[in-house]
Amino acid sequence: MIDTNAIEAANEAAMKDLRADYDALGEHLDRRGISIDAIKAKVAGYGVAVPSWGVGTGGTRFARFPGAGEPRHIFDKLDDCGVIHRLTGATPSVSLHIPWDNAAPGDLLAKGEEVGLTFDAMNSNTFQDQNDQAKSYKFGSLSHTDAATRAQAVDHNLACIELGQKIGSKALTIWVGDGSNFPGQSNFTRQFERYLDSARSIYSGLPDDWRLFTEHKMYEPAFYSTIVQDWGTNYLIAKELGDRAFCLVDLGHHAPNVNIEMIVARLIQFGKLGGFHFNDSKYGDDDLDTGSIDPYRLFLVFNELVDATDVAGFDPAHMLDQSHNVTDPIESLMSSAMEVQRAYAQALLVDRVALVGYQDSNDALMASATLKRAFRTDVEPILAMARLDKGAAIDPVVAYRQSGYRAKVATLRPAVTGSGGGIV
Ligand SMILES: [Mn+2]
Repeated sequence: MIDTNAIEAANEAAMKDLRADYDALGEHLDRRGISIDAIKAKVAGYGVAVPSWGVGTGGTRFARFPGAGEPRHIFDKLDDCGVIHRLTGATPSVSLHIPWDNAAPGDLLAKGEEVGLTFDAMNSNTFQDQNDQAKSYKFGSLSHTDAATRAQAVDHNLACIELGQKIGSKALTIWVGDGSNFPGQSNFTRQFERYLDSARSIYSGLPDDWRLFTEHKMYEPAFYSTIVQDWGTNYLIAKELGDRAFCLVDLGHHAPNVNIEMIVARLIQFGKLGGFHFNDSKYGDDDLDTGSIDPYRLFLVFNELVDATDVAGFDPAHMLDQSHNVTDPIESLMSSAMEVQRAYAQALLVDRVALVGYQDSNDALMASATLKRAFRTDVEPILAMARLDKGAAIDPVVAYRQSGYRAKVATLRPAVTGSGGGIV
């Protein structure tokens, strides 16, 4: 899969500096009453799922420019996801999108074992038509005006659960592209009632040990309304469906400047935070690399998560959801996994006793400074040492480039040409 010698050679070259940096940071944190090894252990135990669709090149509404050696099918995708985990030690699972990734369960399990990956949440696709399907989703799926179309979309979600059960998944994320393009096109109330009825049918087929995730998204290009437009609607769905239904927060699915960390806090408080689709955005659902635009916001989200560590039963699912157009998707996903880990490590450094004191005494400046102090700490030596301990790469991008993996798979996988916009 990837040349282990390349990883070892790259690590050998960087090891001395890393040890010096780790010791220096350890001394610094020690003065703050923090054990660097304890932080490292938590970081080492952290994992974020990789989306199978993320290892291919995405696209915009205008065009898709395929990269070299793009995966041709789910088994190529699993190879690429395996490389990401091998180098970062941070992405132990992969999230499948059906029907794109349809394959025999035994073959999926065998490949997963070969590349050292398990299967995270299953993702359904009723936002595009497949060649063999009877009813079109042009005017919606789970909320469609036609009962037979809704039934087809429900059946697809149930089929995703069925496959997921055979490969060890424990969650279904419902993806919908339903909405309206014009005022008056849809009756908001009747449309949402149809969606809820369909979602109830899916929920009734959910195994007892599974969770169901729904994702809010304020717009699609050219949409006047989306069916699950904001976290309030998302919360209503989770509340209507039952205890195993939760809200997924995709960081890119909000208007600019929305206080996402506060949404996270609210959902935690009322037991409905299901998990995340991590990415970053400047203007909308840009699907940019996590932490590339606003790393402080990512840190503030993790600050809420670390703050909720002791909440009973709190176990949100963490997944990346990005689209890569101008970078090598493997490099982007590795960088993003490390950015998520970085935000987690920084949030672990927050002096929570001091913070509570400043909050209770209304010392706004010092409360803010307490967060900033954690955020400003360069935790890279902790992340890198956690990787080295696992036999992963001190610098995954450097090791990846030195391994020649992309050039190697480019000779095996013919370029995929044509096709329109590929953004998801
Ligand atoms: Mn998403």
